Amino acid sequence: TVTPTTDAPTWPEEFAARYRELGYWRGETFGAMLHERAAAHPDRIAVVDGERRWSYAELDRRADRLANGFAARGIVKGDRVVVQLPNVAEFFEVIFALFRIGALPVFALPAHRETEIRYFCEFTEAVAYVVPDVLSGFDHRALAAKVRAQVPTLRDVFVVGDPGPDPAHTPLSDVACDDFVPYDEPVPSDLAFLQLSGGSTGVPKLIPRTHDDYMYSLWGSNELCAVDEDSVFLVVLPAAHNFPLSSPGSLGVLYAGGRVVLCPQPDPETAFPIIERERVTITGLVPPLALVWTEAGPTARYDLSSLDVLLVGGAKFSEAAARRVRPALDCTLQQVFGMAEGLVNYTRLDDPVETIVTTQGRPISAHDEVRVVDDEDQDVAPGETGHLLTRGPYTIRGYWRAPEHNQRSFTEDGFYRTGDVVRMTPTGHLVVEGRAKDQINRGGEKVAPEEVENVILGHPAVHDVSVVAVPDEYLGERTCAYVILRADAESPLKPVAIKKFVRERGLAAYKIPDRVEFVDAFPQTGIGKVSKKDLRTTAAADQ
Ligand code: J2J
Repeated sequence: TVTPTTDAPTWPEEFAARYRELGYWRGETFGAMLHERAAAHPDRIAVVDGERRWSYAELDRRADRLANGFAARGIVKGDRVVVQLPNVAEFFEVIFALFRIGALPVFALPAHRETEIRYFCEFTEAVAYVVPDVLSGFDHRALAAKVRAQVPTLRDVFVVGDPGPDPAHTPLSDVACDDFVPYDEPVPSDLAFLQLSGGSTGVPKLIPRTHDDYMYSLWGSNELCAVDEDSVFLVVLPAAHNFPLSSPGSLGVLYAGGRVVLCPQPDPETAFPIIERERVTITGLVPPLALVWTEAGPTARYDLSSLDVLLVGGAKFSEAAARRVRPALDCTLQQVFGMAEGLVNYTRLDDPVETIVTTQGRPISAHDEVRVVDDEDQDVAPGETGHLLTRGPYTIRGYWRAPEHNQRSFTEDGFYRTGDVVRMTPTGHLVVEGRAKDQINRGGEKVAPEEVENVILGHPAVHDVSVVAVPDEYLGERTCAYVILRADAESPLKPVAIKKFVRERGLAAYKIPDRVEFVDAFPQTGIGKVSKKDLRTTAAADQ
C-alpha cells in the first residue's frame, strides 16, 4: 500500500496498484539503488567534480558514512533538511545519505536568499540546513546564522568547505562516521524529498515526490534519452533543479550506471573544455543558454564531438533557435517540457526533424493522462488550444501541507492543473502556446509575481504594485514592476531604490524586477481588478 501521510495527498489505492502492476513502480528506494549499483560496478566512475573522481563504491561509502553521522545527530526518517548546494560532488553525498535514512532533502537553489530560505526552514520545520561556505562572493554561513536564530526547529547547520568562526556550524567533513548507527529505513512508497514549485502564489509550494514515482520518471526518461552505462551527463544547470536532476538528469544517469560530471558555471568557456576532457555525451540547457552555446559552437576551440544529445527545456525554445542546434553543435536536439510536479514530455530522438523543432514533445508514459480543456474543464476539439491537465504515475496528487491550494490546483478526480496553455498535434506531441498561471518564465527561472509584489508592498513609499512579464529576445521574458507611490511619499524615488529594497529583503537575484516603472494608476478589468493583460501590453510597447 501507499504509505499514508497527512502532509500530502497521495494516489488512490487503485491507481497505485495499477502503476505497480504495469511495472512502473518497481519498489526501489534511492538508498538501495545506489547500493546495488555500487555492488554491480564498484570501480566505475559515478561523479566527477574538477579533479575529484568518485567511483560508485566511493559515493556509496561516503553516503553510508554520512547517513551514520546524520543518524547519530538525531536526524530521523521523515525529518526535513534544507539542502542549498551548488554543483559539487558533496551534493550527491548529502542527498543519498538523507535518502538512506529517509530524511527529506528540501531542494533550495544556490540563488535563494534569506526570505526564501527562512520560509523553507520554517514551513517544513527543517532540523538542518546544508550550505556551501562562500559562493559568488555571498557568505552562506552568515545567512545560515541569521536563519538559525529565527527558526527554532533548526538544530544543525552543515557547511561544505570552511565552516567559519561560528561554533554552531559543523563542517560536513566532521559529520561522517564509520560506525553504523541504526536508523529506520524508508520504503519505496515513502516520500523521498520535497522539490520546489515554480510558483504563482505568495510563497513557493513544496512538491512531495516518492521513491517509487521519481524512480519511474528516471528510468522512463533514460529509455527516451538513450541513457545507459556509457552515458556521460554534464550538470550545467543548478544540480537541485528538477530538470538536471531527473530529465534524465544526474539521478537518471546514476540509475543507469553512467557518469555524472559537474559543471561549475554554465558558460561555454567553462563547459566546453569539460565536455572535451570528460567526453560528455548528453546535457540539458534552458533556451537562453542553448542560444549562447549554439553561437559559440562553430568557432569553439574544443572537441565537442562526443556530445550526442542536447536537451533544451524549462521555457519555450523557439523554432528558429531549435533549427540551429544540429548545425552548430552536431548533436541531436531533444526538447523537454517538464515540471517538478511530475509530467515530463520529450521529443523522441528518432522523431522527424520538423517534430523536434516545432513541438515540446510527448509524455514519457503511455499512462500519463493528458487533457486539453477550456475554461469550463471541457475537452477542446482535437488540435485546439486549451489548458493542460494531467495525472499519471509520477505526477503528484497534491502539494505538501497545502490543502486549500490543492483544491484549486487539482481537479476533483486528481488531475494537476499545470497552468500551461497547449495544443496537441495528431501524433500526440504538445506545443506550448502560452500560460494561464500568473507566473513569469525568465529564461527557465520561474518568478511568482505575487511573491515579489508582497515584498515590494513592504516598502514604506509604495501604495500598490503589479509585476508583469515583458517579452525579451534573449530570456523570453523579463520582469517589470509597475509601482504606485503613496501620495505622501518622499519624492523623487528612483527605480533602483525598489530593486535595492527587494535585494535587501533577501530574494533570489533572478526575482529582482528587471525594470521598475512608476505610474499613477493600473488599468482595470471590467470587475475592477488590476488588468495584468493590459499592463503586459503597455510594458511590451514601452520597451
Ligand atoms: C515551454 N514551457 C516550459 C518548455 C518547462 C524538465 C524540463 C523542465 C522542467 C521545468 C522540469 C518548457 N516549453 N519546453 O521540471 O523535469 C514551463 C511550463 C511548466 C514549468 C515547470 C523538467 N519546459 N516549461 O521547467 O517546475 O510552464 O520545471 O509548467 O521549473 O516550466 O517549471 P519547473
